[in-house]
Amino acid sequence: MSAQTFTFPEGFTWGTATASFQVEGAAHEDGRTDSIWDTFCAVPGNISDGSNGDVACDEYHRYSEDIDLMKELGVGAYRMSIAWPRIVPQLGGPVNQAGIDHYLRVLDDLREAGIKPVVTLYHWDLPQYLQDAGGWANRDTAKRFADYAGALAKAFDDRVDTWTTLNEPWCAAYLGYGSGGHAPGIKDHAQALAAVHHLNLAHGLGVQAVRAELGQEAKMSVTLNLQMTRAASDSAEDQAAKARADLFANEVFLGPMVEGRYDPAIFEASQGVTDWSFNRPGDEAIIGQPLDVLGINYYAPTYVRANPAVSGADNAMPAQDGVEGLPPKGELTDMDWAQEPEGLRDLLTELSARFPSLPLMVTENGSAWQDEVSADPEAPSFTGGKIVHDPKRVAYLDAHVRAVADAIEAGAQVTGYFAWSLLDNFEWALGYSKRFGIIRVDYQTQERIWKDSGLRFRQIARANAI
Ligand code: PNW
Repeated sequence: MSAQTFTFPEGFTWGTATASFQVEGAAHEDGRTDSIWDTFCAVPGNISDGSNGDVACDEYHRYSEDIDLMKELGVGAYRMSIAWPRIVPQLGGPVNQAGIDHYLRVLDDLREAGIKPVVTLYHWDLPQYLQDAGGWANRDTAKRFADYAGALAKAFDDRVDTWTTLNEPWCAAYLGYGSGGHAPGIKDHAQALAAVHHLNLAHGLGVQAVRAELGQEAKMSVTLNLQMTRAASDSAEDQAAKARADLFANEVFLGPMVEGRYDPAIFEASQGVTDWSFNRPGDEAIIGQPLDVLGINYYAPTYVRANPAVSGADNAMPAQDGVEGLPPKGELTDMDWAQEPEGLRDLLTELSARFPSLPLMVTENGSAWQDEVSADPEAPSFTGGKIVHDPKRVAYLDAHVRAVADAIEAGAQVTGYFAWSLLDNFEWALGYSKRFGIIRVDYQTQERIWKDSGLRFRQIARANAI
């Protein structure tokens, strides 16, 4: 880490990110029907603190106030997602105008604030009626996604700066259908691979649908949580274990989406799990639509080594027999994730070397820590004199923004960085117990309270430098 100031390229985008189910609440308002996460939350034991998304950060009603916070932060972009069950509440039913109108208000307020919307169409809140028909294991879901994407393009028109089809299909497929730790809670590697393929297909069809409405100029992206997998040693066995993990963590998405083809090693390695007959002729070409930017979510690296005694049965990913995940090292965040900013630097540098014409954007990065609110008369007046001192989140933020700077210096083409998250929010199977916000939410009162990390991000974003 250098102590010198690094100025980011002109036009570099600083933003904050959230996702509909994690912040909106208003679960039963304006015609919204259940998503798979509403169903999943209703089963005792699925969410560690027994909570759900019924209220969350009440963003559905408080977006104006939160856009004011973003103005104070000085960010140029907001990465948000659309709740599919607000837009198409019934199977095959009409588009719900009340849902559309809500997002039009948000998008218009953002425009007025000079904040560019980076809109994710799918951040895991699949309509429950589609899960009832098989969810992502069913090919029809990809087709439904394209219809939904086209309807949004038509309704939002030029209000969206960047369209992101999917957030982290890795999680949607492998946690949703592989380990069952996320909604819909299915544990079946064959379904997980079908889900991978149908998510990929949904992405390709979705890009086509948006461009069919808005033309080739529509800026299209997808967000992947590519795993920065490191092998425990240089031994051929450990390197093979890493290659096996990479195949299913990264290549299964990058191959078709960026290169228009699956690495045949994937088919071979998953023999006995599935025969991939769901991959029909022509699918790979549909999936490989040209992209304007690739979104990367990064939190921590994973370490693996070869261990023939390890069964892959409980791995979220398929075909991981003999691949042992190693425990994270160093000071862990509240998620029990390691802190390794070099992982972000290396990931960006390697991706840019491999895909030199594809700009990258860090669409999520952040850390969870328990926070405490202090009274602080020295705090800037807009904080109202209450502040959270969160030195660990500040240090994580600084180190990771530095890592992005290092990647850019090493030649990576990175066009933006989004802090996860604007607000503390519903952290999926961990409920409200983990706080990722750079602004705190008091869930009793819905009060927003500045954290030092928010102030630090404000400094970075305003200076375009670290
Ligand atoms: C991402 N894992 O989720 C999501 O995009 C966010 O919605 C989420 O809040 C954030 O990261 C922090 O977790 C993940 O278990 C959730 O490996 C779980 C995992 C990875 C990413």
